[in-house]
Formats: sequence, structure tokens, C-alpha cells
Amino acid sequence: MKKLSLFLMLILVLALAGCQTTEAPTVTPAVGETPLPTAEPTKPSLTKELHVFNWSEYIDLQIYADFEAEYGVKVIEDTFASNEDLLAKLQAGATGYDVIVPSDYMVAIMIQLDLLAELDYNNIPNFANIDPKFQDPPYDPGNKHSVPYQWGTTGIGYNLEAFDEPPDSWAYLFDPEVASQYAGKMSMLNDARETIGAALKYLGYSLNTTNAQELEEAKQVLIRQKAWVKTYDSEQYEDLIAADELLLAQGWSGDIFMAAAEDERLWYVIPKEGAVIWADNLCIPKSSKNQYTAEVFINYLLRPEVGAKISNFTWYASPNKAAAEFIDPEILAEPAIYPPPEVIEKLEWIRDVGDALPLYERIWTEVKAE
Ligand code: N2P
Repeated sequence: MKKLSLFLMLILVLALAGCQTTEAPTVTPAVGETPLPTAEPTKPSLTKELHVFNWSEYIDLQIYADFEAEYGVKVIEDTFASNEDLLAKLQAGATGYDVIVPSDYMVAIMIQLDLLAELDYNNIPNFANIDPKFQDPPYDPGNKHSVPYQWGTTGIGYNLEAFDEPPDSWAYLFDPEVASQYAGKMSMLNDARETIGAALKYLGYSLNTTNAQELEEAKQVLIRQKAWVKTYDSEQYEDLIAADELLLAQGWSGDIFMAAAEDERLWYVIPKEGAVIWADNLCIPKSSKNQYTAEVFINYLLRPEVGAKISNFTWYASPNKAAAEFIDPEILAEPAIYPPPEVIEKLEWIRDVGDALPLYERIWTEVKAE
């Protein structure tokens, strides 16, 4: 009798355990049976939801819907406005994100801080679609933790009607004689490295300088400029130009071109002194519990047609070589989106400035607080 009830209990426990594994579609062999030999190792099952932490307006939302229709995984997106905001969120213990989109230098910082998972490329075969030029980048050798998503430049967006010639110099934003004419009609990104970087370029310095004197000069330039700046904003400056609130704005190439597609008075220029070139990347935080699903999603984004759909929406350049044939020819032919070599030469990547970072942070706090 005792034996029988023990046996029944065992059956009950097994049955209950079975109920909890509804997500695993694999057949579990009965006790005593040897597992069937399988050609491939079994994949983990997909989760029902995937949480993406992205820049605003950085993907055609239809792509999330298409992914859900095909895989049954609902994508939930949250947005951030700067790399530093993204990092701060993760460091504050935000653990719910499965895919994040840091820029180059921030990937390097996050690797150092051990925040990123190592990617399993068995699940991301479409990585082969990435242009070799964008593979194995210095900020993440071997792409161990990151897959390039989109790339672009940081320049000046403007209202064509307000300028006889393109405002092709940082002087339009920083030189007192020129910039004061646009007082209250200009904006800067709400981004420490970008704003300090632009001031450094205006002064003819590297935007990765660790020289305290050069940084002090940049700070003074930014403080002087405050009188003319209407807002520090990284998410709607293009709409503010279209709404005639602004005549010019420091901004990212695609944001401006996306707005220009709706309003032909808008345009974008890369300043002649040089500017930032950047690449944003798909990464999986170490804290994600859904790494496999995240990798399936990343692989999906790397399909040629999907890669093209991303750029056709964002107006940013794609590192996906196989996507090129599906990208709008107008985007591919635009030299301010895909700059020619002589322009690329003048561009500089933001790098991790290491020990000088607190100095950059202090300058930014002081500029904002003035
Ligand atoms: C998209 C912002 C692009 C990110 N709205 C710049 N790194």
C-alpha cells in the first residue's frame, strides 16, 4: 500500500513537472528509454516576449510585428536618448532588457564592465551578410559581443530657406559673430561626448583629447554658446526644425534625412572641420535570460530584406552588404549618408577616454548647470 502511494505520488510529481515545460517542444523519452539520436543539438525554445532597449525612431515598427507573426515572439521596445543614459540604466540594475543598441565606444566600455553576453554565432548565421569592413571592429575584436546595426555621422541639420550657403562649419554653432544671428534658433544634442566633441572639432582638436587645457577651452566655448541654444535635445530636434522652432541643430544624419523626406526645406551637412562617425550595435546584456531568442531576433534583423527595411526607414547607412540591393537608391546615392572617402578621412570615432572620462562628465555637468 505504502509502495503504491509513493508510486502514485511520483507519477503526480512527474505529471506536474511535465505541465511546466509546455514551452519545450522536444519529445522527452520515457524513463528507461534511450534518447533518440538527433542530427542537431536541440535548440532552446523561444520566449514569448523580447525586450529591446533602442534609440528612438530607430526601427520600422512593422519589423517587430513581422517578427512576431513569424516567430510568435512579441517585441517590447523602450527607448533611451544617449549612450550614457543606456549605461546608467544598466548599471542601476535594469535587468529586463534582452537586446540593446550601444555605439562603438560604449560597446568597449560595456565589455570592460562585463555587462555584455558573448554571442553564439551558431544562432546568427546571417552575420555573413555584414560587410567585411564592419566586421572585427577595434571596439570589439572578433565581434564577440556586438553586431553592427546602423552607422552614420553627427553634423548639422538646417532649414534650407534660412541659409544662402550650407552651414558647413561648426562656426555656425559656436563662433559668436555667426552663431549669435541664430540665437534661440539652434539646438545641440543632449549628449556629453557629442557636444564636447563638436566644440573640440571647432577648436581644431581631437574629440578624444585627454588634454585638460583643450578640454577647458571646449568647456568655455560651450558655456559661451548657451546664450544662443534653445534646447539640448537628441530626440525631436528634427521636428523642431520642421516646426520652424529651430533653424539649425547639431544632429545625426538619418534623423535629419528622415524628416527631410517629409519636409523638403530640411537638409544636413557634415562640417568641414570634421565630425563624428559612429556605428551602433546590437548587443545582449549579460543579465538577459533570453539570450537564444535575442540571437534569433538579431539573426532576423540581418536578413537582407529586413536590413534594407531598417535603412529605408531610418535613412542611416547599413553595414549589411547583402541588404544594399533592397535599399532605396536615393539613400545609397546620398553622399551625406554614405560619405565619399575624402570626407570619411576627416571624421573621427569617439573612443573610450579612460581616466579622462570624469573630466568630460564634469564639464558636461558644469555646462548644463550654468
Ligand atoms: C536615432 C538615433 C541614432 C543614434 N534616432 C545615434 N547614435
